[in-house]
Parts: sequence; C-alpha cells; structure tokens
Amino acid sequence: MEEAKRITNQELTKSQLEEIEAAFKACDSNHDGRIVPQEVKKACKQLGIFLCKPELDGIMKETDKSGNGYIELKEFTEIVGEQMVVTNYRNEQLKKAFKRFDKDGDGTITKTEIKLVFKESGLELDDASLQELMEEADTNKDGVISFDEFVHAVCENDWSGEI
Ligand SMILES: [Ca+2]
Ligand SMILES: [Ca+2]
Ligand SMILES: [Ca+2]
Repeated sequence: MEEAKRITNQELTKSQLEEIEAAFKACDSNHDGRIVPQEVKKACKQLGIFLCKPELDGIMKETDKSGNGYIELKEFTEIVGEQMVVTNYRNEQLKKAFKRFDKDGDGTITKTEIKLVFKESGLELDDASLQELMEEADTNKDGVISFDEFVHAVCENDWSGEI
C-alpha cells in the first residue's frame, strides 16, 4: 500500500484512494484481500472505469507480477491510477460520440437518431440491421440506448480504438 501511494498519490486524492479501496473490498467476494480478473472488471466499473476484454488481459499481464492470477489492493490501486487518466480521455471521446447520435440531446439514442447519423455519413442502414443493432445495445430493453448501454456496446465490440 505504501508503495502504491507513492506511485499514484500525485494523481489520486485521499478520497479517491478510499473509494478505490471500498470498490476493491466490495468486489473481493471471499474477503481474502485479492481479486480475480472478473472482479477487477467489476470493481473498475464501480469506479466508472470501463475495461474491454483485451484491456483487462493486458492489465492482468502487466500488473500480476507474481503471475498467480490474482490482483491485490496495491496492484489494483496502480491499475486504477493509470486507468483513471486513460478513462478520462476515453470518456470525453465517448461523450462526444454519444452526442453525435443523441440529436435531440435528451440523453438517450433512439432508432430514428441512429438512422439519421448513418444517413449523414452517407451509409445505408436497413431496418433489419438497425433492429439487430438496437437489440444488441439496448440491454434493459426500454427501446432506447442510454449512455451506459452505448459505452457497453462500444466496449464489447471493441471499437474503442476507433472512436
Ligand atoms: Ca478474493
Ligand atoms: Ca435522443
Ligand atoms: Ca435501454
């Protein structure tokens, strides 16, 4: 913990460190002070950090120096410190992309709005593909895509490099 503090305390405030520790503890389901990759993803999400599968794999490889497949709090703090910087940037990009789709600015994306964006880009999107796209992205099935759903869809499809 001391070492992690030294590495990250320039970017992380005390309350952020506490938040990180809380997220870590909340996801450490068997309370042994270490978390597995799936829990890392969950804990990061709690902190507003979305990790794509390839990112998580890369992080695990880099961070899990002991190679036992577990991440300890110290390692987790390092991950989060780094990811917060990356995520801030990416969130900005995602917000921009979301806004491009959300024509009326109500915070959700409708089918009509998706169609409009595709049309603007000179792309033809037939109803079947649109339906498919919606069904994939609209995870809570309320007929519109929220920012969270948008981020998730982008992330799972690993278009993150393109935005
Ligand atoms: Ca554990
Ligand atoms: Ca909208
Ligand atoms: Ca939805």
